[in-house]
Amino acid sequence: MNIDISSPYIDTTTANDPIQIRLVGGTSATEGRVEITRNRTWGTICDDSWDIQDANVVCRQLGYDSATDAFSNAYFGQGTGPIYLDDVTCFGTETALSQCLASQWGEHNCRHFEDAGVRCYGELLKKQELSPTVFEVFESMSH
Ligand SMILES: [Ca+2]
Ligand SMILES: [Ca+2]
Repeated sequence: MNIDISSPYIDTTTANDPIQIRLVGGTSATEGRVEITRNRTWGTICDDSWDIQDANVVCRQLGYDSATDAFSNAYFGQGTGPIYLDDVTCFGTETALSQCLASQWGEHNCRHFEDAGVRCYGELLKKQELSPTVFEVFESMSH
């Protein structure tokens, strides 16, 4: 299998290139393994330094209020695609995962048994289909 996991031109700290997120393998829509993509191939996040601050950003980007838990060790099962992010470091104030620090896109020292997961809290207030631009407008209007 030829998996394109390294793209040196992508800076994971650049918010102009949003990361799409979905949750897989949970018992409800609010929880699951975090799967992400920028090019339609879904991949996972390594649990190295994965914590509640990172989970909060994922949940907020999905439209929830916050996270209640961050899960390690493929709690929601192992993914099968590329492992895109490792050593994710969010401070908790970011509105999107692409604004957090992390290792270079596709660079990691992990296996899928380390896939990261989250459980989110709150009503899904914002539609996931909204484009990032619309999303930002919506947020600034609500303040
Ligand atoms: Ca972290
Ligand atoms: Ca690592």
